[in-house]
Amino acid sequence: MQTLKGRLEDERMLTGRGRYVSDWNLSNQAYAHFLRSDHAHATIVSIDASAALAHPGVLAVLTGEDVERAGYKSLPAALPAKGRGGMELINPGRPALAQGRVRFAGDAVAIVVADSAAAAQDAAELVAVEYESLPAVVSALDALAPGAPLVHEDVPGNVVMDYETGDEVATRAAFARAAKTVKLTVDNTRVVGNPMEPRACLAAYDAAGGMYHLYACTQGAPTMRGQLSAVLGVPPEKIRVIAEEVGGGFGVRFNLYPEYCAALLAAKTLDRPVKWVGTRSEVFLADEQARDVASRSELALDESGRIIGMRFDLVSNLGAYLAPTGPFVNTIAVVNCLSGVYDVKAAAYARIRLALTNTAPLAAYRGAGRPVMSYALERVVDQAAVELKMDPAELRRRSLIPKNAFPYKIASGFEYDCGDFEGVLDDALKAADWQGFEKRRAESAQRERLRGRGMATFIESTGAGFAPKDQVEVRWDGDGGLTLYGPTHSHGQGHETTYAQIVSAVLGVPMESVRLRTAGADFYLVGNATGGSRSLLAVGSIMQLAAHEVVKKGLKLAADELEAAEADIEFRAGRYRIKGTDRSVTLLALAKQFAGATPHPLDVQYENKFGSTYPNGCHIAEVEIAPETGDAEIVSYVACDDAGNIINHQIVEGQVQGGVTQGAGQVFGELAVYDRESGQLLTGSFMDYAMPRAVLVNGLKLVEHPVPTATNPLGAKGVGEAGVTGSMPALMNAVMDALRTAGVTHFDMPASPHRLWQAISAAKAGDPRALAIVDLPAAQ
Ligand code: MCN
Repeated sequence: MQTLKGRLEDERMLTGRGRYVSDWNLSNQAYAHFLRSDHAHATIVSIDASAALAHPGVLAVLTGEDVERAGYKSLPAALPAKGRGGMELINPGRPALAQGRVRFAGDAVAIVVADSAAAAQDAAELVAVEYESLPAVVSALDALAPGAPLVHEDVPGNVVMDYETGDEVATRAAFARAAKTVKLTVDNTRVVGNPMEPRACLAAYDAAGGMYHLYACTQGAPTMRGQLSAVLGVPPEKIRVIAEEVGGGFGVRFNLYPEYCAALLAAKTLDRPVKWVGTRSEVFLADEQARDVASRSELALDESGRIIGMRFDLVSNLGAYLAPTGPFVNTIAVVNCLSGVYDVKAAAYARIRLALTNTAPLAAYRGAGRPVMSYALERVVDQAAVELKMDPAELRRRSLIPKNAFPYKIASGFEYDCGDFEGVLDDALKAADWQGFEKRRAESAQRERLRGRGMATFIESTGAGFAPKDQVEVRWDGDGGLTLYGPTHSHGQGHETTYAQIVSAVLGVPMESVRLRTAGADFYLVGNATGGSRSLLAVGSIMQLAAHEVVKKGLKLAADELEAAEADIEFRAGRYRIKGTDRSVTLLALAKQFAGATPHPLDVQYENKFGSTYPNGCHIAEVEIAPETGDAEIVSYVACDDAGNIINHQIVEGQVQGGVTQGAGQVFGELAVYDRESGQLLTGSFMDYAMPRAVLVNGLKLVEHPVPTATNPLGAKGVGEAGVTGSMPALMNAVMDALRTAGVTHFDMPASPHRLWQAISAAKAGDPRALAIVDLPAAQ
């Protein structure tokens, strides 16, 4: 397989030739600005737009009433599962613009459209909204408390879903016979996704064809088109979602947002394209946020320290409305690896309550549920090692699912197809020089640093997709090159390069002649967005199959050209040859003969669906903390991952490194804070919100331990989220290991210098759990 020094997309992006959403312009376009609620929770008494409408250049001010009048439906949100006692998800609905009530600070109340962006912004300040303030609730634990303000009247107790999975009876039995039980409550904090490109869109409506065109930041046009279809009430074929470069997704560009619907309504109303370019402040206020799950984990262990059962109680904060993927990400995507890499058979059980609060809605964010599970599980496994005074690696080793036990069904019903967890552990221990730690710790102590070591042995489920199938197309261009069309948008993952590698390996054409397009006005494909680290294993696999179809089609043309029977011709390295002769023709030459023909005889449309894979890994981190200042540093990090067969090692390295750093960002600084009284977001800019820097993760060592899967033709497992799923528990376990030497027994993220210093000081003063979350309220 051909490999390049860099990626095919690098030059375009590094030389400023990438076309992001704000780079698109349509003739006669108008500009939008959103007026947002400055209340966390309030009734809208009245909206007076007359002064705004009189402002020079203003074309329209639309509110929730206009959305209702247009017949736009709520943003969709569903969960393909029932909860306890058959409970159905309660979706209180989310209109494109607030109707009658605002439910979080930042909720869009009106769209103001004008000849210029400045006029729209100025006029927005003239819209007079009278609010009647209501009490707000911002934390899920508060939202569950009796008498808490209701975010939606039709959601009793603010709980939209009370979900459970696993075998409660078998789990109870395991706990009853356990020699030792261990319990730990942890807080997986709330973060803001913060892609490089703030949200933006350009909306247009073509009245003649009844077509809606939306240029937007998206992780996949087909997904967004489907969600738009649900809101607009028109078939997906009437909608085109267009994007070239998208400046990062991380999960928070997966879903349709209300602003895009409002912009489309404005474009249709005015019969003019409408452009909106959001600000970083709007990213903080109104992008989907992530994590925010409090969990209590319990382990049951036998006399030898083997884990024989586990149970979890989780409370997730889903914000003020359900984002389309919010319920899924916080239930099924959490429990699809419920018992991790451990052999507890049926003895695992989880209960998850999904709560609404007056905060920005929550949805997928790199890892989408799996880092919640790995964090809840791997933290309590380390706690067990502490309480049993066992080496954490040895404790894990005793409980790993053995290599010969696959396929292995877990209590939540999912089935791991393959793996070598012990081999992964061994490789990681070796790379991290596990045995040499005490020496390094002593050396750190000489420099008055607290050194800690932490590990996580984790597994993820990647590849789930909501769409029933993925479609791809291979189309030959006039210049002899070919363009691949696929549903997954690449926004940092390097699909342009890896898909080209796969196809060029089959067709024997240069990689540079293979282009990729994923969202355009001129094509329409069905399929899944980029998410759940499924692009390579699903769409990459179908690209490979499509390329084989091209070879098959080419065989007929070659037979004509060479005047030979198809059975006598072989295809190798881009060339059809009559077996045993030197008479041949290249695929490229055949393709060029038909250059410009539409359809080209070698064009192929192909579809299929490949499902879940189970990448896994062992990550080991070492950190140093300066007790006088609370400054923490990651001094080494080993990521040993099983991603199955790898197509592009450089990209995989980058993906793991990015994921590890993203997890480190949450562990060491990132935190979205809402004021408990006012419900206002206190961390609304990079001045208050600590984004990680590139230097945060030092001494990164990546180790591959591939166990190819048979569930897709590439033998590949997803890798885009592995870094974050492993790094959060590994790093916090390392922080805890260091803190224990200073007497701190419990501590929750973020491990910022101030909090670390506070925790160490409090422990000295006799309070070893001062900065840890309190326990969860009992489930009814
Ligand atoms: N790859 C490979 N061999 C494998 C697995 C993957 O060569 N065995 C390559 C793939 O071909 C692809 C890349 O690694 O080029 C990631 O592939 P995959 O694991 O299939 O994940 P996706 O492409 O579906 O990416 C999604 C995943 C998710 S869900 C988030 S969120 C995320 C992420 O990837 N967001 C990102 N990585 C990101 N990276 C950047 N720069 N920006 C984001 O927004």
